Amino acid sequence: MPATIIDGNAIAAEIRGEVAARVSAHVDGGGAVPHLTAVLVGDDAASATYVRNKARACAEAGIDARTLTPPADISQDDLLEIVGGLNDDPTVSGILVQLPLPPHIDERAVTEAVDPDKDVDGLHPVNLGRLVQGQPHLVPATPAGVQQILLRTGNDPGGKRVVVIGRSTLVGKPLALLLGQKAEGANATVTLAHTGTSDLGAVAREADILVVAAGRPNTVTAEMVRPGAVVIDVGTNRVDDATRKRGWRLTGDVEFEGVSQVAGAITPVPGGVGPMTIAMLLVNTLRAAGVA
Ligand code: L34
Repeated sequence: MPATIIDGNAIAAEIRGEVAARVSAHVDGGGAVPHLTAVLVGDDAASATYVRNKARACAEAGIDARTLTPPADISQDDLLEIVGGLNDDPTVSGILVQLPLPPHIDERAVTEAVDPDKDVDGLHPVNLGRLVQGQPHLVPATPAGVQQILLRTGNDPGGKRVVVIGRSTLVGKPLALLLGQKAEGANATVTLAHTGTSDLGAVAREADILVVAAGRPNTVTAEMVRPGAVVIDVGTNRVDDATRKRGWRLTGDVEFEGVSQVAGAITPVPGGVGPMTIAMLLVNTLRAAGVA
């Protein structure tokens, strides 16, 4: 039986609606309008799309948003100065520096410069450390989005075997920590697989829930999936496609056609995890603003 296709757009819309209701109650009660400043360095087309979608989602939820767009050749010092100014600005509740940054900039230095209490990406070592300690505050948006997809589709990870493929700081590592925590909505037995894993297929087939965040198309094919497993595809790869007017299409890390014949449920790309990342950014912005 073919897999249920999980509608990430619908789940994300539901969460954005919840955020909007909380913002309006907060503002009606005399609270300040939460504010997100996004920093988009240079002119990477995919990053520009994602940041535009983030700003629009904020506006629709009643969160004040603006995007700063320094040029690709900005110096590291100048970028750190921008971040410092945002840290010091009491009207800014959340700060997001879209990744990747140009190669001459040290991403770690920039990530560490953001005030942890305004770090709506959850990537500052203090926030990652809180997650390690089992006291999460601001959790990276994509892992938080994956957790919400599971919970809101009746696939509570508690007691299940979760295999995460990919060990990035943005997704794989924090997701493994998040789902492995001793907490409601977590409590999974987590395996973190990666490019060094031998017999990845055998490891993946152990999964009740298989999360693929490898950053490479076709990392997971049908024979790597246990029949009935839940497959969450975090990949957002732009691949050439001459049949499309713009010359490319978006594809995930999972070979969708084959895997959707085996899995019990699967997220599509687009329309799966991507919109959830944006919804959870809004949740984090509320939290940073002290609304939640
Ligand atoms: N700092 N950098 C920082 N924070 C993040 O959370 C991100 N990420 C990843 C890349 N760099 C980052 C994102 O924002 C990936 N990502 C992201 C966000 C949104 C979407 C995809 C990736 C998204 O909206 N995807 C849509 C399709 C959009 C399109 O048409 O291209 C989808 O339906 O999947």
